[in-house]
This record gives sequence, structure tokens and C-alpha cells, in this order.
Amino acid sequence: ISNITRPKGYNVSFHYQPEMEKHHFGQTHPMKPWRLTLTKSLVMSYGMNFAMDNYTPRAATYEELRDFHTQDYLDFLATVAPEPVPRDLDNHNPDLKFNLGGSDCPLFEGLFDYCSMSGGVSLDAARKICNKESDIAIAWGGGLHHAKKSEASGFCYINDIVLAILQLLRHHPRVLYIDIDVHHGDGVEEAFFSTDRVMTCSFHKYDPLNFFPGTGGLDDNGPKNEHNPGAHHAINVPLNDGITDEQYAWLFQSVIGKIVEKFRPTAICLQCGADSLAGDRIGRFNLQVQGHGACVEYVKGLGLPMIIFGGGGYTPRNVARAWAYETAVAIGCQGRIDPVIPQHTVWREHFRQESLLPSLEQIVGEPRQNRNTQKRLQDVIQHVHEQLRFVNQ
Ligand code: ZLS
Ligand code: CA
Ligand code: ZN
Repeated sequence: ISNITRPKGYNVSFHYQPEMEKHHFGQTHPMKPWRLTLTKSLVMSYGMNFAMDNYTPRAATYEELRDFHTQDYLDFLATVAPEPVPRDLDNHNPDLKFNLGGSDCPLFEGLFDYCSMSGGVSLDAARKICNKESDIAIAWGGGLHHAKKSEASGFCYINDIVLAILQLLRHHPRVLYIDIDVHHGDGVEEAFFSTDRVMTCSFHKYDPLNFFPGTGGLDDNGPKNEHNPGAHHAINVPLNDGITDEQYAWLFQSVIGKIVEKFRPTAICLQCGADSLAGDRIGRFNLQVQGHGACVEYVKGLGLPMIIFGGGGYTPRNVARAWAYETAVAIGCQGRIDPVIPQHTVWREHFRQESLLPSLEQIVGEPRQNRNTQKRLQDVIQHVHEQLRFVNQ
């Protein structure tokens, strides 16, 4: 019996495809699709499913994927044979076609199904926003921001976010894309380089030589060539290791507040990659569930239709914690859920190793040293404000 009730005055929809979790990138690969199952069962154990409209979306069709991706890439992706033994060692094979089959983007059994399901989840979310059946649509199976129109990159093969934004643009004049994954949202940024109808803003760890993908410097604001209407519409917030909840919330609100004031989006897409949490296997930040979730709360408070996507996140229990908490934020019940993870779930088995009364909000992992000075963050905000002087809607 749950005390979670439907939000008053707006609708939240949850788009979930249970077949996605059955896919495996390989034993040692950091991307674990079963983190989606963990998230879903945590959401259900709190009874949050009763407060939302729940959908099991169909896979995206070949034609739908073609809205962004090229035919030769899709044909190859759809027909390439899986590798019997996924390679685990670094692979620098320059002959990889479309960057497929290396250690970051392995060829596994059912790859095309997995990709079209992720695309289907995000497209379904976008359609519910377009027809106004939903005000906040949740797509934890999406958020694969590195995929290019003709190339796989960084665990991403199909860019479900670009597909969803293209769908939103059929009904919305201006879409704001925000990306709090620890990596730069390069694929989405590049896809909309030449339009002023989409503004992208990524917060990420930036260290061109040592951290993937190496792009997204403060001065990278979109090509400024020949009257490109998309110039100044790519905003980047490069960060160092160890940023805390307090610094991140302050930065996020100053940057996004200013962007919304100048760009005046009519819909927002928020990529919530959970690899920006403390204790992530790949990430470098120090965010807690509250700090990560505060971004969702802030964006929700703007009162615009929005899609919430997943993305990275490589410590599965923490991913599930953050995304379950953020589902609660979307519904507006985050203050009413028990901080102790419910007893009766299969899910709790996973947390027994942590403590007898595992907490939803207390994530596992050692804090990292904070290498972000207040002065540097101030400079970042200053630069963003300068960029936005060029933007007038
Ligand atoms: O944003 O850093 C790289 C590229 C390499 C170093 C790693 N080797 C394996 C390949 C060449 C330069 N790639 C990153 C990609 C990060 C993608 C993030 C996706 C997202 O969160 C959205 C979903 C990277 N970082 C860490 C690894 N790859 C990585 C770590 C551990 C392993 C195991 C499996 C494979 C090889 C050993 C692997 C990759
Ligand atoms: Ca990011
Ligand atoms: Zn990431």
C-alpha cells in the first residue's frame, strides 16, 4: 500500500521497454543495461507507477531511425554479425567500419534490436509531449548522446535524443537540450549545429587529452561561419574532478536560468546521465543523489513540457537510486518516500552488501578531491552570459 498519489494538474508518463535489459555489451564492459531493471523495480517498489501513465513502447522503425542516421550506417548496423567473443582489451583497429566492433562499441547479439528499442522509448516520450498527453515524459532507456549520423561512439549507436528532438520540432518552435552526464553531449550538439531552433547545453568533465570525448571547451559555441543561425547556440560548461552538489546547483541554476530567459524554449530535453554521481566507475564528480536530482527539480520548476532521458551511469545501484529519486521528483513525491529502501523488493537483495537498512539517497563510493575553484566557475558563468548576448528570440 502506497502513499504516492497522482500529481495534481499535470501528467507524468514512464516509457519503459523490458526487452532492453536482456542485452549485454560483454562481461567487463561498463555499460550494463540491467541497471534499467534495477531502476524500474525500485520505482515500482515505492508504488510510483500508480502516479504515472506507463507505456511499453514499440521499437523505432528503420524509417524513423533514418530521420537522423544514414542508410549505409543503418544497413550495416542491421546486418553486421555479432562478434562471438567481445574484445575486452583496448582496440585501436583503424579499419573499424562506422567505429563499430571496437571495445567501446562492441558488436553483440541483438544489437540492432537494442538500438531500435532505445530509439523507440525516446520517440514515444516525444510523441506524448507533442500531443500533450504528457507534461513530463521519462525515458531512462534513452540518452545515448554520442552517436553520430553515420558513426557509433562511446557506447552509443543510435542517437535517440536527436530523434526525439526532431519529433518535438514538428510541434515546438524552440527546444532546449540540457546534459548533466559527466561526458560532453557531442552527438546532440553536432546534430543541431546549424539551427537556432535548438540550443544545447552540456555540463561535463573536460580534459581534452585524458577524458572522453575531449570536446566541449568553454569557447566551443557552434560554428561561426557564413551567417550560421546556429552559432552561439551550443553552450558548454567544462569542469574538473570532484565538483560538489553546492557548486553544481549554483552553476546549473545560473547557466540554465539565463539560457531560459534569453532563448525562451517551448520544450526541454534533460539528459540525466548518472555517471556524474560520486562513486561512478568512469565518472569523476562528487555529486550526491540530491545534487543530481536538484537539476531535475529546477528544470521541472520552469513549468515547460519536458522529456527526461537516462544516459551514462556505471555503478548500477547508484544509477537506480538517482533515477528512482528523479522519477519521484517528476511526480512531486520526493518528500514523501521512505529513505529506507522497501523491504519486500527483489531489488533490496542487491543492497544487502551495503547495509541492513540501505538508503535510497545515500550513494556508495569514496569522495573525490574537488579541483574546481570558485574563480573558475565564475569565469564560466561570465562567458556563458557573454555568449547569450548574441541570442535574441
Ligand atoms: O557518455 O575513453 C575512451 C576511448 C578509449 C579508451 C578506452 N578504450 C577501451 C577505448 C579507447 C579512448 N572511451 C570512453 C567512452 C565513454 C563513453 C561514455 C558514454 C556516456 O556515458 C553515455 C552513455 C571510455 N571510458 C571508459 C571506457 N571507455 C571503458 C572502460 C572499461 C572498459 C572495459 C570494456 C571496454 C574495454 C575494457 C572498456 C571501456
Ligand atoms: Ca554532459
Ligand atoms: Zn557519460
